[in-house]
Amino acid sequence: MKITDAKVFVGGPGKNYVTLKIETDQGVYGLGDATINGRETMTATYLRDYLVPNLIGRDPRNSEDIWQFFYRGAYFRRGPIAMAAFGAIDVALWDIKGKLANMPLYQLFGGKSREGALVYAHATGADLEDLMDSVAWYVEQGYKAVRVQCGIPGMPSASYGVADSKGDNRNYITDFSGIRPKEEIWDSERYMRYMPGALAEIRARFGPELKILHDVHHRLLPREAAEFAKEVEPVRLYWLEDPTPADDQDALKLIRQHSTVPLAIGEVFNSIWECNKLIENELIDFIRVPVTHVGGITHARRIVDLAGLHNVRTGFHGAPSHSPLCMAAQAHLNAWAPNFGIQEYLVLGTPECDALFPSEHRMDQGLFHVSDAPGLGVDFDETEAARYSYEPGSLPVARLEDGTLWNY
Ligand code: CS2
Ligand code: MG
Repeated sequence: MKITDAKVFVGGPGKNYVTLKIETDQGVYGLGDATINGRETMTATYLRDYLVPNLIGRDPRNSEDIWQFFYRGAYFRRGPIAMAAFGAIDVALWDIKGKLANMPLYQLFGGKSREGALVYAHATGADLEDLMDSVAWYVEQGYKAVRVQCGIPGMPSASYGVADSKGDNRNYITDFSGIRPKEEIWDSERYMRYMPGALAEIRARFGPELKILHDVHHRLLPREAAEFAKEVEPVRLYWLEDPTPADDQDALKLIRQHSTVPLAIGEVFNSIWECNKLIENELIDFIRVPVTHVGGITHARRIVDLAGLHNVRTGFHGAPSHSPLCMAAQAHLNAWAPNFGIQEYLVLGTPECDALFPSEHRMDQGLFHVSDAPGLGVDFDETEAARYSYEPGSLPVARLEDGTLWNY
């Protein structure tokens, strides 16, 4: 069996999805997602210019050897672009494997460990009242876990997953007005004064059962993060995410010394080498790597297994910039992983998105039910794809009030 062709598509409804389709001499094809929010043309170019020419003629069933060839074969290893590009190839090869076996992917991993996988939605508000309405809406829809982000009084823009204006239930999204990012102002002092009380009010309003998550989005210094984590302990958060930038991993030790709040980190990691020490030293409770950004299923499974040995659970990144193909790969791992925790899930299901990526995966009462179709269980409609093309866009950047550039 041989790979005969591999095509890369860029575009989608309101997103620059980078989709890879690998074709074989037996008519079976596989699909993968190489989207990197804000740098989409880079993975597409890397695939087209370097990886695809090296795929043609290989046996698609040897996904491990193909992964090793690209990983070890690139003298300059790792990095988000390369790992996301391998990730798309790897997921597409697993898709082919599942189709050849006539089994949904989770069966190839070891079958189902649960019926539905717990997901969390994004509630957001320009202010606390707005956020409460957003949380109430998700609770009514049956969600059992909600991430809560709201505007901070006195802070002109707090783009860490917050709606722009009152009543606007939209999340942070890529701004498609061009390649130059919008600049927003961040103020850690205001945030630290306001947010612990806001979280306590949300807990008081929605009671003990709701799983409440909060994303600090890399904004605090290690000492501030330790103080914040200690202060929010009575809220009993399901997790506190990215309290500090992941670059300084020793910062997590300081937070751990001061608080028992569960910590989630890793959405910007792209290999096991960025999280193995955090996992082995049990400095985190949830690992957030997106499966497609860490080189696909082959490498993600190694992270999941290492995490399982250290009581670290999964909480794969599920921002709307990941296409339904990434979400499907994660859904199959979520169905199997003995150390599954939770899945971030945003309502992707617009009619345009469903037409581009038809599937039988479904959400019900805050649980994700994986489809039993062979492989990933998601298709890709090339006629629909022809309607879209790349739109230059960017994520915002954050500055402090005096102009100092800060962490987005
Ligand atoms: C966010 C991210 O989902 C999350 O937890 O931190 O969505 C982040 O803003 C985007 O992925 C950036 O692309
Ligand atoms: Mg996050």
